[in-house]
Amino acid sequence: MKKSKLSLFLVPALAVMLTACGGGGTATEDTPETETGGETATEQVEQKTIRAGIGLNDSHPQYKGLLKFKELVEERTDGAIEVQTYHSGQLGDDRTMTEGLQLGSQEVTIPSTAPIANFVPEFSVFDFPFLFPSEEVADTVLDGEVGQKFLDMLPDQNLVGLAYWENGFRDLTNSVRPVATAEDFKGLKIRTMENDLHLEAFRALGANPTPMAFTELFAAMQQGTVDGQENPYATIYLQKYHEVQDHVSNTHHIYSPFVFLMSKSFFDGLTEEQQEIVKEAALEAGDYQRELNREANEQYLADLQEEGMTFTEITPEAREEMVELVQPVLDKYAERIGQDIVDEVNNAIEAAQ
Ligand code: TK8
Repeated sequence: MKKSKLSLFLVPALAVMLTACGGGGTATEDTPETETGGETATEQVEQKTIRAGIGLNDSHPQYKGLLKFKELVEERTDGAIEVQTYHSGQLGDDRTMTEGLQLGSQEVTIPSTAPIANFVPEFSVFDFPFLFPSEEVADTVLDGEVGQKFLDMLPDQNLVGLAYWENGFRDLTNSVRPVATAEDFKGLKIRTMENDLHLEAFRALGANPTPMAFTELFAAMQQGTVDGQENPYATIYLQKYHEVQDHVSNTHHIYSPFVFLMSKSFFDGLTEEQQEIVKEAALEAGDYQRELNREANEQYLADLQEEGMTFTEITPEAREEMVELVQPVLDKYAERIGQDIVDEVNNAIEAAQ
């Protein structure tokens, strides 16, 4: 009988849970006694552990960014904070891992903004199709006042947003037909992230969307449960989607930010100095991750074609037609999220160009 996928990844998750009970969070140990003017003082250094999990695999720039975060934090705290890193959904999917931060079973995860909208609905604005015109404008807006305004909404959910990293511009793949215009979306069973706006936007384009956790996506495409998906080239190539997909189009329909999330309970338990260290490390590792993500993007597209995928260029006219088709969905969500904050984002984008 086929071993169920569930049991395959339950083991590491259980191991982490056991660590959590045993050592995740904090433990105290005496440091060697130190002489201070004839007196000796035993300084208690609380040993803390950050269990950081992501969904992408260990070849993706997101994991390389996480390793950079680990290096910076362990170095700058002289090992007082240890960072354990888990990739490929070993601790679960984005939603489960974010809940893990709220419940204390892990301390860090770095999801796209789309699943975060299930915790803070306002985050859906970052998944408005065709919102950001470029990575540079996205950086300016996300790293500025407006981006901070959204991060300030997270503590009510026992979450702290330390930095924005980059998932990137999302592009469509499928195994039915080349997609050059909105017409070609008709009837395609497209997997979307678990976000209502994504679902409604793909319906407006004529597709037949299914929300699904990232951890189930490869098997769903392999078994034909879905015809296609949408993600940046780096994810498409490094997760080996070319093994189960035939066509890729540069729809560039959404620029997805990642948010470096930390459990608020854990963050509040850090010393002020340690809070500064983890914040700085998340920002510096984020700059490094964005750079890695952009460096090879065009190369990943060439690699996908090398692996036999057909590439279809979306013309400005075809993209314009897609923008028009999804506009009613954006109007509906602007009303739901609040027109003011949507206007603030759009004005910040305008000013950043
Ligand atoms: C990885 C996901 C992925 C996202 C998706 O955990 O779900 O398609 O783009 O990067 O967050």
